[in-house]
Amino acid sequence: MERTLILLKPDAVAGKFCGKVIDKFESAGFTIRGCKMIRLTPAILKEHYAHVADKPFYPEIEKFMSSVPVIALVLEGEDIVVKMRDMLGVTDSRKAAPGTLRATFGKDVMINVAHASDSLETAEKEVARFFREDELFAY
Ligand code: FUP
Repeated sequence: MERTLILLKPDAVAGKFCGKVIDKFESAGFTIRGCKMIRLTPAILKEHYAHVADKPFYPEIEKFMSSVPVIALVLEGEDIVVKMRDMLGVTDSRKAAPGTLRATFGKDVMINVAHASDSLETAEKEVARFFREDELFAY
């Protein structure tokens, strides 16, 4: 079993479609192991988006991602890292395949519904970035 870190972004929270997105996750058979609402700070965003922190569009990301609290989830499932990226679709919602969450609910390359870890190694780091061990549940 694998775990992945999801952030339901400000567009999902403000747009009130988090429930629809979580329904897709549960319908896919994934298990919620952790869940919380957080307002992201510039410091955690810089760490989380270190791979794009020097890009010209970074200030926009920081502004957007801290504009409204996000809902962080740790989900578990077989091959979930790859399956989740497939469910979401490519980063640019306008180019995401029909039926993916970003094609359905996203707007563009930044306003794109959710973040999902891009590899197993990243997932481990990202889960630890947002959740303490006692905030994750086996049941
Ligand atoms: P993803 O793994 O799909 O979240 O995408 P990336 O790691 O490539 O991008 C990190 C963040 O930068 C995403 F929130 C989208 C944003 N981004 C832009 O706003 N503009 C770009 O041109 C590329 C990425």
